Parts: sequence; C-alpha cells; structure tokens
Amino acid sequence: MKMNNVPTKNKAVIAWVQQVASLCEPNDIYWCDGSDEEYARLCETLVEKGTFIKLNEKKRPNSFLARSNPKDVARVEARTFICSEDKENAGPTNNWENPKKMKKKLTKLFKGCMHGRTMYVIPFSMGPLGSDIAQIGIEITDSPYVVCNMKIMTRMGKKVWDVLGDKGFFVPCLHSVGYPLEAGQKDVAWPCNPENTYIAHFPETREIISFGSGYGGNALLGKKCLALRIATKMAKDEGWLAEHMLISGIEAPDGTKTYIAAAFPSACGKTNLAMLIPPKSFKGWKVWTVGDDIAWLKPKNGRLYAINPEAGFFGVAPGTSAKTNKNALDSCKANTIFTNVALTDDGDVWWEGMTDTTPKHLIDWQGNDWTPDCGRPAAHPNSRFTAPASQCPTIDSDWENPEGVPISAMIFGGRLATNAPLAYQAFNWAHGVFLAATVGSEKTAASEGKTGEIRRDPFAMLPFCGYNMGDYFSHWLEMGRKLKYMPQIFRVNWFRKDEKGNFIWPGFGENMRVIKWIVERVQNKAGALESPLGMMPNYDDLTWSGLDFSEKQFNDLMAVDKVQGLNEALSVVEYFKQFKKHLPPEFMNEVALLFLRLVRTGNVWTLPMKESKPPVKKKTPAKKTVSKKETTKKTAVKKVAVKKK
Ligand code: O2Y
Ligand code: MN
Repeated sequence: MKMNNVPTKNKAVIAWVQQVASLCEPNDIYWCDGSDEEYARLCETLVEKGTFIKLNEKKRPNSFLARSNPKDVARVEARTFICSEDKENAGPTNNWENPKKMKKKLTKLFKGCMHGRTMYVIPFSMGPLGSDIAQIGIEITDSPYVVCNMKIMTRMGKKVWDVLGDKGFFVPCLHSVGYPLEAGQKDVAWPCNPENTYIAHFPETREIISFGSGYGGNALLGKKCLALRIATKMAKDEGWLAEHMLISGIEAPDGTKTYIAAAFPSACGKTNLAMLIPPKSFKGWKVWTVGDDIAWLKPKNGRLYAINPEAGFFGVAPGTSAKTNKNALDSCKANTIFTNVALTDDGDVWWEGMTDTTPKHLIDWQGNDWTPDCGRPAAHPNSRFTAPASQCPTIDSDWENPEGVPISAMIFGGRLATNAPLAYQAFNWAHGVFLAATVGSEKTAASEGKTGEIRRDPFAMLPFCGYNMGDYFSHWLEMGRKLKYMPQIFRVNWFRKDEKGNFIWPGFGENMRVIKWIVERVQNKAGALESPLGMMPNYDDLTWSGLDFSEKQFNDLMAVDKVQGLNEALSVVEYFKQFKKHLPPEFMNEVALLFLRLVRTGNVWTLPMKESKPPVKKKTPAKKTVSKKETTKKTAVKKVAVKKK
C-alpha cells in the first residue's frame, strides 16, 4: 500500500507500518499528529458515526459520551496472554501461549481485518517526552475512539517522532477492533469482536497485539499493556520498577513535601487516595496528585524517583461524587470522554453515587429510557471517564518533571473485613516486600469463589506482571539491596468490619490521619509499637482532631487475633507453593518469623490502652537501610519497653 505524508524517517517504523497495512488491508493510513484540530475532527467523525454523543456544551464543554457494545465493557483477563518462549517465564499467575503459535493465530485474525476502515498510526510517549524514564510506543489501530482516548491518556503526536529519531527504540502496539466492513456493509456504533478477543504480550521482544475489543485496558495499549505488562519485563532486565501505584505529594504545614506511592487492587479507592482532600481540622496539610494508577520508579543516587507514565485518568465513574472525590469530579468538568455512563435529559452525564438525589429520568448506558424504579443500573459499574490529568485541581507542580519525584514511602492495601489492622509499617525492606506480596481482598461474589476467602493480589499486580511473579518478588528484593535510601513500606486496610458487618473506619478524607502518620514515620517524627505484623501506630500517634473515634475503637481496629493470624500465615504458605523454585527463600524466612511472633502473643494482640502505655516510644531511623541485625536489636528494645510498664 502506498504511504503518503510519512512523518518519520525511522526505517523500523516505516517497515512495520507497511507490513501491518499489507496484512490488515485498510482503506487508508492516517498518521496522527496529536493536534487539537485533529482531535476535534475525529470527535466530529465519531459523532457522525454514532459512537459519540456530544454533551451539552454549556454543562460539559468539549465532552462526549460513548456507549460500548454490552459484550465489551472491561478488561478481559481470561483473554490476556503472556507469550514468553518458555512457559515458566510467564509463571503460574498468567495465561501463557507460545509466541509463534499466538502470532500464527493472530495473523489469521488480522488478515483483512481493517477492510473498509482507516488505519491510524499513533506515536506516543509514556512519561514526559524525552525523560530518560519514559518509553515510546506506536499504536496502530482501526478505532478512532482509541485515537481520541490515547490523545488524553498519553503524550501523543508529532513531537514523539523527534524524540524517536531515525533509529530510536519503540514498542509496537497493534490493535484492531476485529470488525472489517465488507463492500456495502454498514458500520455499528461500537465495532468489536468479543468471540475472538486476544490481548497478547510478547515481553521478550517487547511487542503487544490486541484484537477484538475496543474498551479501556484492552485497547488503549499504552496503559496496562505497555506501562505495566511490557514495562515490568523491561524494568526487571534494566533494574527499575514498573508498578500499579498512585503517586502523591503530601505537603505539611511547614511546606515540606513527602512523596508516597501506593498500590491497591482495582476497586479499592486508589483514585480517591491519589486526590485525597484532608479533613478540615488538618490545617496546612495538602495532598498533591502526580498519578492515580501507574508509577515507574528508577534508582538515582541511591533513591527511587517516580514518574507517572500517563497523561490522563481513565477513572471509574460510579461512586465518584463531590463527597467521595471532588477532585476527580472537577478533573472531568470539560474535555472529557465518558464511556458507558448515563445521559441526563439536559445533555449531561450521571452515574450511581454521583449525587444525593437521583434524576427522575435518564437514558441508561445502553441507550434505553431509565427511571429510578426500573431495577437496572443507569451507568455500567465499570463505566469510565477519560480526563486530562492537567485538569485535576490538585495536580502536583512536579507531575511532569522528567527526573521524577523522590519516593519516601510505599503503601500496599487490600480489602479485608477481618483481622487486618488499619495500618502498620514493615520492619525492613524484605519484610515490606513480603507484606506487599501477600496483599489480597476478600472474595465478595459467588463467581469469585467461596465468599470470605482471600483473593491474593501481590503488589496489586496479579493481572499486570509480564513475567513470572516469583521472579518479580526476587527483583523487588534485589532493588532493596541496590538502594541506599529505600522507601519505608506500609500496609493499610480501610475496610475492616465489626461484628455487625459495619465498616469500623470512616475512610475517604479521614485516611489522611494514617497518611500523616506515615509521613511522620519516614521523617522520624512519629512513634510506633512492635506488633506481630509490623510496627503499629498507637492511638496517640494519629491526629484525632475533628473525628470522634475512641481509643477503644482504634485498638479494636488494630487488634490481631492469634489463631486467625496463624491461619492467614498458613494460607500464605499455600499460596506461595505455586511459585516453586521461583519463590525467593527470603519469603519462607519471613513466614517463619511471622509464625514466631504470633505464637509468642496471647489469644488477641492489642495495643495497650493509654494508662498502660510504655513511657518511651522508639522511633525507627528514617530513610536508612535497616539490616536484619539492627531490626532484631530494635525489636529487643521494644520488648523491654513493653515489659517495663
Ligand atoms: O476495564 C478496563 O479496561 C479498565 S481497568 C482500569 C482502568 C484504570 C485504572 N485501573 C484499572 C484497573 O483495572 O486496575
Ligand atoms: Mn489500575
């Protein structure tokens, strides 16, 4: 196929685009320049095709609503593959296919798959253009919806060619909705091919091929596919970390800023934490947003520096309100693409949990009339907004700093109703890596298995690690050995419930109380007591102004039941078995220490009440590598202190 207006001299790019075009046989090829004019033109085309509905310009300027095919509404893990030469390198937690076999299968599917369509070539950078932490990708797609979303989610367009140069490296990302239009065939508003969906990754050769879905992580290939699955493998080979983490800067009243990174499984309020608004009583404290989903962390001068590789938020809409996350709501005031939310009668958007009062009439995410009593949700539970990060009122002044921001603390959280305290700090790096590897959420639906059982989601990376997860654990341990000033590691759980099934902790903005303790811990300003699980804040170590939360309530929230703890440790051992020889030996050491600490305690470990509190609180030195020996020594001191009182 003849190519016009080719904007690059990079031979590898030109050859690849040629090769894809002769396989997919599109009507024409369009090289995206990333301009606002191009975006406006494509949005107009999408409106004409029926994919986009233009929203009320006065209420939601330059914004659009898309409704997907009901069979194409989320990432599909069952159709996501890691295609490494050796099955063992995909590990026990990934779907695997032989790369040659997968390419053969995909070649058949891609043959002629772009008939009747334009093939778009999207140059993009994950990370600030030119940052040495950033990576360049080129996505070929037949979906203009994908082009528009990529414009928001990445640094996309002309400038990328300059950075790439004639010989620069890029990750080829090939995507098709898998819905060719044969002569005379009419298009549909959301073309896709759910019966033949494949999201295939080739980590060793750094390639991505996705077929059949036009939705989110399946189709916007810079996000989960490149920035996590391919990047984890790059990071392992090159000595850095690609993580499913938000990044925030926590500003204290004295103006100092402490950057944290935090990992939570999907649907645990990650975006809320990234954009947290502190309680009114926290005068002078501010939370600044660097990223809400992905962090790339590279070591420099013995420290870890993080960038957000993305340029936008692909946030989940339901539950987002002025109360739960005003900053997210403000981020999508304009210039936003909404997918699968409801349409109001005045041409704006609505979703469950957005407002206190429910509109009397809506058009639901499938385009049908909706009333509050109709028994169906108005917005799909996985409906999304694609909004530029620059529109977030709390965007950090350094969010585009090509050097990244220095990370002082890393937080790992799950969703657990029982026996999981609000917050604790790892004793040292290896213990922290162990804590991150054992994170999980309780299964809530029958489809997920037995309700109450824990679905482990190590590092919140279960669906996103591009190689053997056992080797990933070892890589983290190795990174700790390389760093001089490693971040302190913390575990949190906002979701503990009482006997009546009510959440004990109010969550949302009140989580700032925990974040402040974490910041003060890394600054060596706050105390903690040794518990069987880690270093725990005492009641007085958190700030309580503006919240009526008693010491008794807090201690209940922090209690550790010995038998439940031992059972949890046993279930961790069971979970680890699948990694066989890839499991780092350090982890069995950590399990043994956990068992020992638990058997030494009474039936229920609780924080001492105020009057029986030890007189001296030990502070862990901030930002210093704590060796095993030092940890043991510190533990001994703590025990003496507890005994003394
Ligand atoms: O269903 C999708 O395609 C979106 S999944 C997603 C989107 C933004 C941030 N995180 C996630 C996730 O699943 O972790
Ligand atoms: Mn995510």
